[in-house]
Amino acid sequence: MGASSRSLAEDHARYIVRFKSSSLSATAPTSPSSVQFLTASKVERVLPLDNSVVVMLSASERDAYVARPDVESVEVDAKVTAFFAPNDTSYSEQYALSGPYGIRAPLAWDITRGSPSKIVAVVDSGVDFTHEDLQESLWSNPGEIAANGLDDDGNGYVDDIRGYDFGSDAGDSDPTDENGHGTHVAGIVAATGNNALGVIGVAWNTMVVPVKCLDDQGNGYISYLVNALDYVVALKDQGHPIAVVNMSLGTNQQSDALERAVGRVASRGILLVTAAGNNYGQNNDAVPSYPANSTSESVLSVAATTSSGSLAGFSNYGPQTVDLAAPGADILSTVPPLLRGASYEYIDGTSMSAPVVSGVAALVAAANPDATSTLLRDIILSTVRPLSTLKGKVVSGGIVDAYSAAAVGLASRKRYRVYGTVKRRSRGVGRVTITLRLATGPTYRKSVITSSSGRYAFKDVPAGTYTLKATRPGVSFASSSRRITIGRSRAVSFTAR
Ligand SMILES: [Ca+2]
Ligand SMILES: [Ca+2]
Ligand SMILES: [Ca+2]
Repeated sequence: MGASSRSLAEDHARYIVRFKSSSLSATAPTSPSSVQFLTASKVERVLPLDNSVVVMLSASERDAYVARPDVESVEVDAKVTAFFAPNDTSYSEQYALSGPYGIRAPLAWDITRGSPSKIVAVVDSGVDFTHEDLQESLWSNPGEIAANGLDDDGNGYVDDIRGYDFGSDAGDSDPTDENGHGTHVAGIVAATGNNALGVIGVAWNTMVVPVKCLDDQGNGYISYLVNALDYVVALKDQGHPIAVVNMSLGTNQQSDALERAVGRVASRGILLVTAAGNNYGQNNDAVPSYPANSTSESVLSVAATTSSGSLAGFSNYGPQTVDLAAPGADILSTVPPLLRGASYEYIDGTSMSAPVVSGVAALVAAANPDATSTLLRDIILSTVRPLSTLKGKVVSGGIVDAYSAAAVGLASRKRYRVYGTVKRRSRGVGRVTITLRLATGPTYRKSVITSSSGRYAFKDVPAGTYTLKATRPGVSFASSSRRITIGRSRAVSFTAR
């Protein structure tokens, strides 16, 4: 806008105002007008679990809120956008599942195809409920009666029979996709398999709950996302078995409100899978993207690879902050035919690579129903398939491997400790890297570095036959590599020469 368009009044912007007292918790999440003490400013929405409201404020009004004794903090409610990348010429198959640089999904499906008692929450633009290839995969709320204006199951949301829509300031119980992004993401996770139609999702027996926070343009606000994540918390607290939240979206704006919402989801034992972003080669270590760069241990950040196994040109990376990669270029999945003119479309983006990982997480959760989010994360990262193209680009240096993750997930129903000491015949051996690798079958590799006293430990090691190796440049060991079978916890020690 030019200078001539500057309005008489000050420009207003969206802010998240957090209060010190718990005075907001008594208000219904769906009735912002019930917050009486903010009459000077229109309350756009309420974030009840965060004790926060969203209000439109001028700079001077913002300062007045900051100065209020009952206000904890005021932060910008920045825009959150879907991580689309422009579509490109498409290939005629789902290389992501079975191609040379795919995730070995058919082998994984011999172990598990996911489970209807494991739910993936797709926090996105909603879903097309009429799509022919998603019919078997959409969660419905057994405790809720449709369209009677009542919150029958008492979870705080009226008529939420199939998710909820936070993608506008009003909010309602209809998370129908008006953009197409969420439907594409949902199909990557769980499009129905073996039905002679369209495509197959990575975990095609799992269930998807759409939680809408992006509008018809694929845009929302941090506050929409916070509401969406808190809806996931409400479902989980009511006993719905949500294992994974997929977030193929983000913003460059750091937000404490978003970080706290991520923390609430994580505290429920749910894994959060996020897209690293599509800023064409941006290093997230230097320029963070949120929620991908969340400090929570329960958040995985995913870059995108192509059908030839290279890092996609549009994909962000981050040797410290992006955990792994997954196929994300030219991904064929479901879209709403009334919006897009076809039922299936090829789309590019880290938005497409994140749900590949979410699908794999759902497979692992089905293979080991007792797995915590910590174990899911550990298994996914320990079983990546290393690619030279990803070395120094993502923390794990590889792409997600559905087969290895599902196989190790199954084995992880029984887990053991492998621990020991590196003994020193000479002084000053220093820290030694101990690497544990499955000797046969699935890819599995973990490393730890010994403590200053020479000790190491791996916990949660699934049953199997492993190679255990000690390495340190310039140091030789009496026996640096051991083949061990783990069916109980055991100590293995090394001796440096
Ligand atoms: Ca309800
Ligand atoms: Ca109802
Ligand atoms: Ca299908």
